[in-house]
Amino acid sequence: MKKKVLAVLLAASMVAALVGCGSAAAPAPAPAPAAEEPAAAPADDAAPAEEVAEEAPAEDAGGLIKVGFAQVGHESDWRTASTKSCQDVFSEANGYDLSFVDCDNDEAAQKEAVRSFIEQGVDYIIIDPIIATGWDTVLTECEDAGIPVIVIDRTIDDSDKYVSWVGSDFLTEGKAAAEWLKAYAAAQGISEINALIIQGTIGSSAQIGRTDGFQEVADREGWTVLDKQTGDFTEAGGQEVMESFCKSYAGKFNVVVCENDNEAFGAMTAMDNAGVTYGPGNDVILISYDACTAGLKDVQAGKITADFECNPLAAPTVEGVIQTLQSGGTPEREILVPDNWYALADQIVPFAVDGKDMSMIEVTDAVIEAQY
Ligand code: GYE
Repeated sequence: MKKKVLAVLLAASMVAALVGCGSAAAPAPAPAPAAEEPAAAPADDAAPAEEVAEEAPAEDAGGLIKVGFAQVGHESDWRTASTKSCQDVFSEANGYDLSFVDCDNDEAAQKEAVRSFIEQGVDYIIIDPIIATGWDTVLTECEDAGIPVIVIDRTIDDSDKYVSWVGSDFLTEGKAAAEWLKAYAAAQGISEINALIIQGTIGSSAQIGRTDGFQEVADREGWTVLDKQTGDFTEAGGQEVMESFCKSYAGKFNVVVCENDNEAFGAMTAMDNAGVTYGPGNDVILISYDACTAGLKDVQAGKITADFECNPLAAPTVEGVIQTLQSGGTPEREILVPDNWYALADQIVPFAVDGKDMSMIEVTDAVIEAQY
């Protein structure tokens, strides 16, 4: 028990050092993906109990590290996988006491969740920010309370008061989708692109990166983006937006970009109902992001033409950050989770993003089986 208490003490002084600097210190080597069990903290069984009682934060959880996680919500398959990954990693068996809050895509509720973690006196706060802005006040409160914040998945763009961010490069995802489209359209002899975009939650960094990345290439290539509307990363939202697109742009579009798989599921229902065909060889090239199991099944079935992954299994890396802090180290400020791009063999074409050659993975049963 004392070993863990001391580790908490070390973390507390580390945090004081970080806070004193105003931001995270110089980059250090990336923490290795977390082991199943937290690394052992430095031992000092002779530490007097009183000292521990005075200085250790939140030491009432039976030696467990208290972690609060303010999750976005439960809007998608991606989110379900992310939640499960966090709950698996931050389990009691692994040495954690996890307070999990599903914020149901409500920005105000998410800030309240963070404040409740401060009141509980947790050791670490993990935030997956619903939208990228509006964070500085509440992060200042975390800083004042001496609680390190780790940002997972989506970014915070208007405050630097967090230790590390662990997530995917959404801008590159957007560019990759568009650069693939350029190469694929050329290979198919398609000279004109008329695209509709079903966006994610407006103001989330996942939406901003994917929209901007795609639009940048569209502008460069002179493509027409007929319309963009948000489906809020949900199947129902994707269906509703696509129903209205099918009415407003009947016969005018040949590309639909959905900023996540669940929106694509809804968009497919709407296109089915409107008699629009999609997938390789059909009316519409359907592009999606996430590449969850159900999304890849739709790639295999010739419905989604290409799917650009966003890996939701970042929790082990976040645990690595926490363990680095526990042992007095300085975690890297930004840790990228690598993503892959998926299609069927006939839709795999060579393309590059910002001059860097990309490779795609052919969707097979084994690939689907291994996916989240
Ligand atoms: O693409 C979507 C989810 O933030 C990257 O949020 C995540 C996105 C993901 O709801 O499915």
